Order: sequence, then structure tokens, then C-alpha cells
Amino acid sequence: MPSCKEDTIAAISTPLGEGGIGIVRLSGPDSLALADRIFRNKDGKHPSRMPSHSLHYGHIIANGKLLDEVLLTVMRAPRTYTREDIVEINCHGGIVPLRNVLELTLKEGARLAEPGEFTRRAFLNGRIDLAQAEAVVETIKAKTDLSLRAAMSQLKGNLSAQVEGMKDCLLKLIANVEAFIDFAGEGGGAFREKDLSKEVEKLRVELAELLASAEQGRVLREGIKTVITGRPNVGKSSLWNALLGEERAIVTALPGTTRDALEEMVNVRGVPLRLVDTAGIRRARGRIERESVVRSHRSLQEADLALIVLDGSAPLAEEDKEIGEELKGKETIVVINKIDLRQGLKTGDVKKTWPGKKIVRVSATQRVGLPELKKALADIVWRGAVPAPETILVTNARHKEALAKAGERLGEVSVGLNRQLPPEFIVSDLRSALNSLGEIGGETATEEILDRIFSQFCIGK
Ligand SMILES: Nc1nc2c(ncn2[C@@H]2O[C@H](COP(=O)(O)OP(=O)(O)OP(=O)(O)O)[C@@H](O)[C@H]2O)c(=O)[nH]1
Ligand SMILES: [Mg+2]
Repeated sequence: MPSCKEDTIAAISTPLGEGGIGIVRLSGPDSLALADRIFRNKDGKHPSRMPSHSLHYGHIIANGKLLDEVLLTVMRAPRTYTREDIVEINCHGGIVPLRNVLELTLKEGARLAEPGEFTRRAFLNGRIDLAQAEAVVETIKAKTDLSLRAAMSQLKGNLSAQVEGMKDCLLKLIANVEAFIDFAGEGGGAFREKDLSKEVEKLRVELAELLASAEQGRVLREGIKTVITGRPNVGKSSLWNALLGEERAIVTALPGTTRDALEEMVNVRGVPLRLVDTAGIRRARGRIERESVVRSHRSLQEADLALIVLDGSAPLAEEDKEIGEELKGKETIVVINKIDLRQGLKTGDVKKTWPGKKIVRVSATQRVGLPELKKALADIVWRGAVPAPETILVTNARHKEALAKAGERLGEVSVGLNRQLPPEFIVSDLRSALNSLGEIGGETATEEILDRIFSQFCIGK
């Protein structure tokens, strides 16, 4: 593992822009001494003399000039976010003084922090493991209450704890097999394949269960790509607007209004949806329209879920049926729109074209039936049961990959045991599995992986 840099870093840790307060954060061995040089208060006490975890009113002074009125927090290592000495300067004067204070700390010898460098130090100094560091990003980026709670659970170390348990188990198995290898010549310790097999199977089941929750994790992280499709003028854009609760997409009485797909994130009963409005599907005339329709087909192919919108005031059209063909095998909800008008659509025809699919009746413009549609969406995504966030342990693609690799290696251990391969082979596969699991917490993560992870952070975190 790379050693921690010894310099002192500084950054603005609050979002840039107009705000009541902004925080300049310093971390590193020189934080307190640096604060001594720029902070003045009434009783003349220097930050390096202040008790840990205390807050002080005063001023930041540069060349005898007042930069800002501040509250300064002193936190000494090791009970801090980075496990280093931290000073946080709460600036009150707005964005210009905030920048001036940051520049002053840089002039006084601090280095501007890279994105995620505070959290990287927390990791390098052993306060959190890599999975927890990643949970910090996921907490910041969480799009729904559910994803936030899942990220918080990871931040608390729930995934890490389970992975640690599996690693301990693997280490014991490795030790046993190695002992057998070492003493085999001396007739000591029997190589108990049956016991080993049983333990390996247990681990494989545990891994499989973790991986099973990864799909829900992906939903939380990326959102479900939900494409609104249908022939022109059935009310796709109106429905998109209604689900978003705002008038973003252009709606007109002319068929062929939507040309370019619009995508927006929306939180439906805790499910993050990437809701896509597409151009109506029909045999297109002009070149632009043809291109729009090509894109609609493409969006549909990439969709996790399709909402096929039908015009309730008209009979089922040939074009509707063609889209029905295209949707075969795709997770679909049939939305009969315009139920405020006199109905001309036969339910029997709909059921024949989309057998077994959930049918919901709405009026996008009158905002009728939307709660039912939202419930149908949530039901289809969670299969009826909204998962408890504590059970969604794997929300991260990297973790999923590492778990899958460990599972594969253990699969090879099983095969090897069945074929009675020499114990040396068994140990080597057990070690690979252990290594893969180690990537999750970060012990076996390369510098390159660390760079990739921490570059997703914002500066100041
Ligand atoms: N009465 C009624 N009219 C609706 C309803 N939903 C949409 N409309 C009308 O139907 C027309 C077409 O609506 P859009 O939302 O633009 O339809 P679209 O499917 O996006 O159309 P394209 O983008 O052209 O494919 C507009 O005049 C809407 O006001 C509804 O629930 N009831
Ligand atoms: Mg439209």
C-alpha cells in the first residue's frame, strides 16, 4: 500500500456559489501551525494551543488586512476524518473572501487538494476501507432516499464486515491446506477434502446471495432506463411531463412533435427511473423524421422497461401492433391514455396484443391514474417487494466484479477437489479468491484503481 503524503492540503469543502457560509478545510501535519499564522481572536490564543474539537470566533488576517470574519474548528489527529490534524475555517463573507482565505492558506504553504484527497487520506491512514470510501461518493450522489440508505449502510461498513468474515474463513482454509502440504511427507495432518468442500460450498452460497442483491444495487446506482414508446400523438410527451411533474417536453396536437429523445431522472416511490420520451414510431416520411424513428427503436432496445402508450379514444392501430411485436420479451407496462375522452379502444384487442402485461388507464393531461401507474412501475422493478436498504449490500459495479471473480475461483476449487487435484492447485485458487475479495476493501487494490475511484469525488471531499 502506498504511504501517505506528509504535506498539508487545503480546499473549499462546500459547494461553490452564493451561500450563507463556506468552509476552507486544511488537513495535514502543518494545519495548526498554518492556522496560527493567519487567525486572530480577542484573547490572542493560537489554534495550536486550542483543545481538540473546539470552535473559535475570530478573524483571518493577511498582511495586517482583514480577510473575513470566521469560526475556526480545531480537530487533532487521530480523531478526525483523515486521521490527520484538521482545521476548518467557516467563512461568512461570501464567495470572494472564501477564495481569498483559500489562496492565503496556499501562500502559507498548503497544497491545493486533489478531488477526493481528504477521503483518500482517510483510506490510506486506515480509518475507512475502500468500500466505505466509495460509499462516501454514493452518499453524495444518492438520488433517492432508498439509495441514500443503502449507501449509508455501506459507509457503516456492513459490506466490509461480511467480506471480512469470508476472508477469515478463506485464510483458515488456506492455512489448513498449506499445513497438509508442509507435513505431508511426515505423515501428519490428513487432507480432509470433505470438510474443505463443505466450507467452500458455504462460501459460494454466501457469495451468490451477495451477488443477487447487486441487481437491486445497480437499479439504485444507475436508475432503470424506462422508455415511453407508442405511435405518434398518443400522449407520450404528455405522460413524460406528468410523471416528471413539469412541462418540459413539447406537446402539440400534431403527430411527430417529438424528434429527439429526452431523458430525465425521476424518483418513483423510491425507484430512480431514467425516463425517456421518444419520437412516435411510424413509417416515417422525411429524413429527419426517419432518423428520429431510428433513434426511438434504438432507445427501446436499450430499455430496461418500456411503457407502451395507447390512445384510448381510438381503436388499436396496425402501428400499435407492430410496436407490440417489437416489445416481445421486454418488461412492459401498457398505458391506455386519454381516458377522459370517449373510449374507442377494445380492451380485448389490447390483451391479445400484450398477453399477461399489466394494463394501466390514465389521462396524462387530466393527471388521472398516475398513482396507479407509479405503483405498477415500482411493483415491476422490485417484484412486489421493496427491498430493505440494509439488504442491498452490493451497490457498486467494482464490488460486484470482485465478488464474481472470487466466486469463479471458488468454483475452480470445487472442481479441483472433485478431481482430486494436488493440494498446491487448491491453495492457489483459494489465494486468488482471497485476493479478489481483498480488492473490495482495498488491500489488494492497485494505485490505478485508487486513482479511478478518487477521481470521481469532488474537490474538498
Ligand atoms: N384529452 C386528452 N388529450 C391528451 C391526453 N394526453 C395527450 N393529449 C393530447 O394529445 C396530443 C398529443 O400529445 P403529445 O403528448 O404531444 O403526444 P406524443 O405521443 O408525444 O406525440 P409525438 O411526439 O408526436 O409522437 C396533444 O394535443 C395532447 O394535448 C389526455 O390524457 N387526454
Ligand atoms: Mg412527443
